[in-house]
Amino acid sequence: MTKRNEPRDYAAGGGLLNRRVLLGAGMAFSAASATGAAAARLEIPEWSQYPGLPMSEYGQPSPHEGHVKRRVLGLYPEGIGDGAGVSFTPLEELEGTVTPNGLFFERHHSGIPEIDPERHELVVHGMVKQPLVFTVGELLSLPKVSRLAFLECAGNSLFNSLAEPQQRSAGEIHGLIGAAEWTGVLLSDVLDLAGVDPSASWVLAEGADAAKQSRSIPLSKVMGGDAMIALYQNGERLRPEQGYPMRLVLPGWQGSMQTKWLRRVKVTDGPTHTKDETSKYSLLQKDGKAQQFTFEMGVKSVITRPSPGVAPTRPGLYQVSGLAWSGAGRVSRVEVSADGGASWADAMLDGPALPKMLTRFRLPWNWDGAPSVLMSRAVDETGAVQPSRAEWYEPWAPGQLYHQNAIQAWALSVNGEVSNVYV
Ligand SMILES: Nc1nc2c(c(=O)[nH]1)N[C@H]1C(S)=C(S)[C@@H](COP(=O)(O)O)O[C@H]1N2
Ligand SMILES: [Mo]
Repeated sequence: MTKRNEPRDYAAGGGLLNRRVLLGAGMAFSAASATGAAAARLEIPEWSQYPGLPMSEYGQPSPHEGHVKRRVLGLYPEGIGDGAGVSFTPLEELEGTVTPNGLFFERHHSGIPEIDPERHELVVHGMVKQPLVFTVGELLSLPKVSRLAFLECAGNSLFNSLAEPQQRSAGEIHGLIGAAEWTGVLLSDVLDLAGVDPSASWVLAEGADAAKQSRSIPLSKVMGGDAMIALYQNGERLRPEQGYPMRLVLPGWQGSMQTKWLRRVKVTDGPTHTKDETSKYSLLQKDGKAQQFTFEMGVKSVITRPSPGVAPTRPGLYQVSGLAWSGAGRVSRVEVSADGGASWADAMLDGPALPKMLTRFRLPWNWDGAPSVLMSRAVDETGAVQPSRAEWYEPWAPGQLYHQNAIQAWALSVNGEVSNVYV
């Protein structure tokens, strides 16, 4: 007789199984239910007994999925800094790697401007042969490109920079990230039309919101072939909260540089040192010096299942699953530990892993019901390894919160509750 729920192909401690172990190996995943009365289940339910609802002009999620929402967090008391805040992508509720537009995280410094696309213009000026002004229609008529890329706020996971682990969901800790297929015009094409002065080396990008978010970007990134003025996100025009009618997309770089509601690009011979790169987004080191520009997002991963609120209910076979990414390129490897980092097993990557895009990893796991600590560690194609907490803290002054990419540890108690722990 086949013994069920007794896998033998262990890859690491704590019940992590070899990634080749699949359903076909004769083991029942804990989610599966077996019943002898299958035929009785074929009774016709009421929703099959009459015609259903009519078509709709714009589809909505099932009303049964109404709990899947962005978690909104205003950053200041009401009345101060109106419209400034964040909303988190509920990572633990989602699957795959592309973020639905309605759940894509938001970070606004001054709310969402109500832009009339008929009156909005993009000005390209500064060190160029010919300053240019584009209407939205003119930009839409230029040759377009599409590419998949993640977009992560430099402040993502900053709760994990605090001294005590915060008890929040995976999305509330790590959900200032989303990934989409962006379509738009290469920024290099627009600048080529204007003719960049050979002695120029940076640009300034400015948004049309009241905060006038403005950041300096080295020309090498701008002309490097992946910087885009995006007009579409996942096939439809940008949502207002993502920068309608146009935003910058700089794959792999920190979110704050990916200017929404883009109104001008000024070509310069150095950084402009705006308020958004002096008083904010600079990283204080423990030697007292600060890194003013930290463009690229580090290699990182997080297990989304199990995670706080998404817990196994009984011992058995589960699939551990999560997201990995790197601003430097492709994710080449993700390892998972179920014993607090004592041993590690290679996870499967849902392929192909694309550069500067979220990568989904998965690994079968036989939870024996004992307390365990689950962790994931990503490696990218440059060989960069996601740091431990101690390694991450090493260079920084106390209170430095940005670019938090340390390994996340989730502790499972005997009753399957998952909590955030520092290892
Ligand atoms: N004009 C403008 N652009 C902006 C911002 C802003 O407040 N105003 N926020 C920035 C920050 S800090 C981030 S993380 C990303 C967030 O993009 P999203 O809201 O589409 O997720 O937009 C960036 N671009
Ligand atoms: Mo951000």
